[in-house]
Amino acid sequence: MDCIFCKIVNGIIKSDIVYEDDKVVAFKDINPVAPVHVLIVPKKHIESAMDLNGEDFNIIGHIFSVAKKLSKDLGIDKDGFRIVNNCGRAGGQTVMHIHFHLLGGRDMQWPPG
Ligand code: DGP
Repeated sequence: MDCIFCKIVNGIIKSDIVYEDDKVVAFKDINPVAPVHVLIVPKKHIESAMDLNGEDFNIIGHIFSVAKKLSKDLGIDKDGFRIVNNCGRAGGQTVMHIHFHLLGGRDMQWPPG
């Protein structure tokens, strides 16, 4: 198991977990780029959005329901927030275990870099 996020999911690498259930873990990004920066990660190892198949799409819907809940818990629901999935090298993905960034607590810029 060479995947950093699998190691976090399995408790081998410590992280600041803000939410966990049977399907996903959400933890604070080690290198935050916003006052609130949480990664929502499926427990199942799926490399990227391009590797989603069949039942995996239910997990993605679940991740959005967790993002909605966390936005309230973390106090960013009123002002708004951003959910980001980087896919592949050119998309800026550096950890090859699919994850969604939940970013908030400041005004976001567009377009992203
Ligand atoms: P991406 O570039 O979309 O693949 O984002 C990967 C994010 O993962 C990046 O913002 C930093 C974060 N990250 C990498 N390693 C660790 C770690 O060991 N712990 C935590 N909490 N975050 C990590």
